[in-house]
Amino acid sequence: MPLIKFECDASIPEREKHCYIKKPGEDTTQYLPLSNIATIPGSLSERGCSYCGAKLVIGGVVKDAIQMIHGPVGCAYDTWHTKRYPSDNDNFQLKYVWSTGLKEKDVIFGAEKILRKSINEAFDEMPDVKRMFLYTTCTTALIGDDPKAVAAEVMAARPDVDIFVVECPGFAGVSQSKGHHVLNIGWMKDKVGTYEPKITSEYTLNFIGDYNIQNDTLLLTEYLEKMGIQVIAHFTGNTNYDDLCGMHRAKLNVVNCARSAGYIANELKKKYGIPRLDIDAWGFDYTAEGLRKIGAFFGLEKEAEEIIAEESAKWRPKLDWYKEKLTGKKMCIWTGGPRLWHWTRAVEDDLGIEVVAMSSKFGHQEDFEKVIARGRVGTVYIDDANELEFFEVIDMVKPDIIFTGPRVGDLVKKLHIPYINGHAYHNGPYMGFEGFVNMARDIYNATTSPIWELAGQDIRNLSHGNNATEDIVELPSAEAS
Ligand code: CFM
Repeated sequence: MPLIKFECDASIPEREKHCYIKKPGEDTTQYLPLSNIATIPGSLSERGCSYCGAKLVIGGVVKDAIQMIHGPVGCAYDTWHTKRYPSDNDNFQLKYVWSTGLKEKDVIFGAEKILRKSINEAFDEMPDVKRMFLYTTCTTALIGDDPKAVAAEVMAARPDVDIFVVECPGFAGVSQSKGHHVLNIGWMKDKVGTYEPKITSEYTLNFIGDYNIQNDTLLLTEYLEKMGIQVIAHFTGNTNYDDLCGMHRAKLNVVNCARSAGYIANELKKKYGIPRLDIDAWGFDYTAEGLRKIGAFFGLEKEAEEIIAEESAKWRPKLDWYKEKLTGKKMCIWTGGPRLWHWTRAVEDDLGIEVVAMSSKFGHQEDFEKVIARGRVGTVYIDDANELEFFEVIDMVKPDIIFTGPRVGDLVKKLHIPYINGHAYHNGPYMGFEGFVNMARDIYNATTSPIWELAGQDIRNLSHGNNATEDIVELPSAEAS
């Protein structure tokens, strides 16, 4: 079990157990990096807080609810507009942000009054909107406000509104992963079973763990509807609040992001006996495999094959064109957790790309089991990487392209290495057949763009004539600067 001792971690040697290279013949029974534990003090973590995992990742996607954040204004602003999950109702959920905007006086004297006022104000301002997610934050959890009591009071006074309270302050867990868990379990406990959906097909499912990043959901729903399947609820891409309350009526739960939403699938199985089927929704091979599994469950094998044949005929030639150009490129995936195991084999098999380093912000042991089982020998696997480790890994693996978030991405750009937003995409959707061609196109465009070479040139002595390029002075080393 070769662990990596990064030079930058000399003062935090505990990091060694989080950083691992798979060696030939080794499997996940021999070693897994430590994961899902508190960040070591001194490590510049990229993790988010638990409240963010509930609000930004899952609850905030719901398209017809007010998202009331009970806390200082920053908690609302910083979890608004940072992710692109559109909706087919003119993006209501992306347009607005709601906060109780706490001040020092509220912290001292209690903020339930201001919460009650803010909830009523929000419903008064938007009389057509009758649903609300209400979140606690660190501040309001610490001062001991009782948002459930306030929500119950408002609901009693306004019988046509419904409020779901998420009590998951930022400090509730070691990362955003805790927020996923709290929201899943809370929704199951408080809301599932409170609404009866209209059933229009004998084949019904919930699609769990997809958040409509750049319209992923619309693409997936199109495939399923063509097969004659009714999606009762999509947890939570492009979804209505009430549809999510009717999840108990589906015959199958299809799970894509098992990390953020496996919990609710398990609870639905326990309470309502709905089976859980895990699939991968990115990549040609995986999408086809997923559709075949769903088809096999409902006896819709022929319908699944028809879609696979139709979509492959349409998109395979484009994918193959990119595969020829991208084969042998080296890629890093530095995102939350699941995208590592969803993508590593997909880009390898469908595009000929080698994934040389992967870092997970908050994956648990089961995520590392999956990613190391699917990943290559010699690849670097890191839990909760810090910024300095990212730079050291780049020197080790020399990637052609890095999939990560804007924070690390901006640092990477300064090294003149192409980066693609692995969370919110560049030009998605990326799921399904069409989506994977989009992903391939973005990789191709990023890796062949002349910008990286131009960015390494010093133009201070550039004259303004037409032969300006003759005056370009090369910097000694772009990477060292
Ligand atoms: Fe699931 Fe996600 Fe992911 Fe995730 Fe995330 Fe995300 Fe992610 Mo960013 S729910 S765990 S908490 S697939 S926001 S849409 S991309 S880190 S790997």
